[in-house]
Amino acid sequence: MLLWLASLLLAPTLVTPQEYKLRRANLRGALPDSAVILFAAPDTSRDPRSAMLPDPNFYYLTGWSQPGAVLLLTSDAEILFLPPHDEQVEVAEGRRVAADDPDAGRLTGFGEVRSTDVWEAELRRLAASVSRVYALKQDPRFEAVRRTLPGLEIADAAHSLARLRMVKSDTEVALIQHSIAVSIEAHRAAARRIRPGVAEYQIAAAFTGSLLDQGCERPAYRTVVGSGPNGVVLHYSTLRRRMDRGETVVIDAGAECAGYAADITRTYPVEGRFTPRQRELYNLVLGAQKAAIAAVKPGESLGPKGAPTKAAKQYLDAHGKPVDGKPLSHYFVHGIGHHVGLEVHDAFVPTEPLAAGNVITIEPGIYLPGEQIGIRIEDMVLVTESGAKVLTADLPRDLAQMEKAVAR
Ligand SMILES: [Mn+2]
Repeated sequence: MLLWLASLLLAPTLVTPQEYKLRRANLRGALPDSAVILFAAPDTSRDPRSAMLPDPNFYYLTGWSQPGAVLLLTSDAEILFLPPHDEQVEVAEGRRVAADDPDAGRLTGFGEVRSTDVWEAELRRLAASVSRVYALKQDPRFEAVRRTLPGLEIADAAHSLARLRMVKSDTEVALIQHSIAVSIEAHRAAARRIRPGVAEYQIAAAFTGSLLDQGCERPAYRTVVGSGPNGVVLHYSTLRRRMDRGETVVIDAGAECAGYAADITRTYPVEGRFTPRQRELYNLVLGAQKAAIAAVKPGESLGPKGAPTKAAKQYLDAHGKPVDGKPLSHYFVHGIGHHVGLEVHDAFVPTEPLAAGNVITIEPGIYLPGEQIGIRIEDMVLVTESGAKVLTADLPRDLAQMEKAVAR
């Protein structure tokens, strides 16, 4: 909770306690006659290198970001368990909320708040009256749940949670839009820094400095600044190289604000002018991206057989020349996009088609190691009832504007 206070104050809106309650009600409705047990991120305050990030599923359902908490849901019960006060931890980290605090209910939004000392006993008691118990299989504490309920098969809650998280509420879209506005400003600051001789880490510094200055927590993922040959490395984050004349530079960067991620990629000419070959490839990737965005609509899929992927590949092969005897789409080596939300690669169910309220990226790219060119263009899109709305449209992506953003 305290972790995000700074950016929460600057965020355009807040998720209300009522919305968190509604999310829990939706999960309970999706898993009738069941108990669900979930864990907040463990307390890593003794590790000075730990960023102590909240667990996204737990945060989605509770808005509670203090570590060590446990959530137990059944059709007619909601219990939040909080760790007891620990003087040593609180000397270092500040005061935390515990179950025996008189205002624990008001601060957490839960009618029933208890100590984590009793979660196993409560789980055993409630599990006896339901037909199924759910937990997250990916969570290391899944084993602790198993030990608590020996002989019982524990089901995975991952898909039920992902299905809910895929559809963003209006408040979530507003929060994502805020992360995008901050990221666009930070991308502009990064682009202004581009010139021959400047190091990749200096571009990343301009991006991070801007988002911190705007009150956001951190980059939502490791910032990619790949110049020249590094542009073909998809998640390149070494950032030690100095940019040179005649190259392109890929900037894949997004801010995390009030918990929500943005994810945007732009490719610039280092000298403010693309070479003829770079122009050709840039316009092919841009054309492929526009074709893919036009193919986004409810019912479609982001998978390799979905319409957005097919549209992008068809565009590349119809308009671009083969390279080394292979069609250009051969050099588009990753997926067309992914869901974005509390995580930059947000929870999703692979078999679940796109639906209104999904927030996704569309990010085709062409990577030619032989020519030392990587070009990627990534925008964020809201799936609507009738198609798609580009949320990142305020950051230019047409060729002339990319040149203008760098040239001076
Ligand atoms: Mn992405």
